[in-house]
Amino acid sequence: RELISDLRNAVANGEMELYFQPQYSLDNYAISGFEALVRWNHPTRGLVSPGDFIPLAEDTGLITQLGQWVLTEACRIAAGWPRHLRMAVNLSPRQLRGHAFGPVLIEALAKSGLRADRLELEVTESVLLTDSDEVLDALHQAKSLGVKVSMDDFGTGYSSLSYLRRFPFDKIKIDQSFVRSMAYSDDSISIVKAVIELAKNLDMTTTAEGVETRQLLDMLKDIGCNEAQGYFLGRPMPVAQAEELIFACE
Ligand code: G
Ligand code: G
Ligand code: NA
Repeated sequence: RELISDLRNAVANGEMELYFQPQYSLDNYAISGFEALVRWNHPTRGLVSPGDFIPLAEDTGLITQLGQWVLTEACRIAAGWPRHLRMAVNLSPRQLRGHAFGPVLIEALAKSGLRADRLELEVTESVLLTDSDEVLDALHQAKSLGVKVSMDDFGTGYSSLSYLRRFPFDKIKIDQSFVRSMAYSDDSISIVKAVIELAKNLDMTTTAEGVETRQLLDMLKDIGCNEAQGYFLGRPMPVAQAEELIFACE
């Protein structure tokens, strides 16, 4: 309850901060982009995890304002980074409902000057579960601007495959649970291989999430995964640290 009223003012009070987790190309092990992950520096509770406040923001509708802040801030920061780096932003289902998302996206791109194809929107299949034309229209509008759209947490829902038919994603992000279990399960390796093959046939790229060991990284490269993200490669970090990493690699 109290958290809800705090959340109402958190953006205006400057309590939200973006962290950035690097994504690496498995062709050359160079950084290809970053995923923006929001953090809330609560004045008394300290760092509140998005797992705790994103659902709250969705239920109360505050996600519209928060989501707009995240998108604008992520575009602004990415526009100052080298042009080969992409920025991925997570979207909640509710942000795509109504007709406000298109204008917000256009404004974020225009204000920052970020080239549209450097921006990726990550949506989970729950976004498509709402099955509303508004949501599909918003995603199609994003694509028509040149923005990339990724399916996040692939494999965790119960009908992921049918969603691949409903929208032309650019990228599939393979869920951490599959990636992690590749370390001890041949079946999981087979599943991830099949997802990569499927993605190739559909002209989509693949990113493995939750890569925590060198062994997993090597395995993923061997089976043709395009990109990887995870603690072995880099944790989500504040902007200054991300920029150190970027400029150390230049
Ligand atoms: O950041 P962390 O690693 O704890 O993320 C926890 C969850 O919160 C993830 O599922 C992530 O997708 C979600 N999340 C993080 N940042 C955002 C954001 O800006 N918008 C939305 N909608 N979800 C986010
Ligand atoms: O749902 P989404 O894919 O956006 O969630 C990303 C979440 O996964 C964030 O909470 C992020 O901090 C976390 N994460 C990223 N890499 C790893 C990893 O290698 N291991 C674990 N356990 N979590 C990770
Ligand atoms: Na994500």
